[in-house]
Amino acid sequence: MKTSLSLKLAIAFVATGISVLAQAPPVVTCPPLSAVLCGSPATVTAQVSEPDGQALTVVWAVNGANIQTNALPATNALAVQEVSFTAVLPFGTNLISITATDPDGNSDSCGTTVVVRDVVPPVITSVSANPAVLWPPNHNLIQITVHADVTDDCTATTWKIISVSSNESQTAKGSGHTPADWRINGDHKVKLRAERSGKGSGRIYTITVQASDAAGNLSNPKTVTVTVPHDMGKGNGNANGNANDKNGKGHGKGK
Ligand SMILES: [Ca+2]
Ligand SMILES: [Ca+2]
Repeated sequence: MKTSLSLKLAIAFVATGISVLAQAPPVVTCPPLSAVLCGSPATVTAQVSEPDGQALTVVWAVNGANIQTNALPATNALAVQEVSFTAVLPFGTNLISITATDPDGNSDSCGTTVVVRDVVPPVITSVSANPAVLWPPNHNLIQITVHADVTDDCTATTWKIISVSSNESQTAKGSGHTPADWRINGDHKVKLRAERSGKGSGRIYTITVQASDAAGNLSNPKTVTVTVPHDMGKGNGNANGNANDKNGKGHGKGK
């Protein structure tokens, strides 16, 4: 159809006395949809031909923005030339369009899609809780704010508290018999009861957090502890002990 149209146009120009013969438009063929992993460069190769052997300008657009132009010299009319574009594309679906234009302004376009996938889960690099020690053990529910640092290879992340546990029964003897000793009240917040068994060595709450990336990949869970010491003379009771407790032996009795 294109040849036929060109022929008609050529005849029309000749008939009207215009000396320039109309040219056939180039033909661009796009590759099918492809997928790459996040962070890996994507290469898209299109085939371009120009029936008149004219030079071509090939413009690449990604998601509507022109980002590469290839200038192809005039060549054998039958030659099919390959033109490529390589870039690290953003996560998700990217629409690639390729337009070839000859010096007469005749053009052809095609489009394809490159899907960038994220298959690597995020990593929680650290978790902290504030406060990390509850004192005095007055049975009040204390608001704890948890902070986590999360990294991901590709996309934005979110994280949240997924569970809380205690090394003591919520109704252990001497614990005040006040069940529901914790309440998760936000992705990054939990209320913990400031109490421990009088006969124990201190209560340790374990808060577990988990992160997700934009593709829904879940991190390994990571934990942080909040303690209610048996008594403050024993040190601050957290997992790191008390660096200031130089007289450690003199404090508390362990169990
Ligand atoms: Ca042409
Ligand atoms: Ca990821």
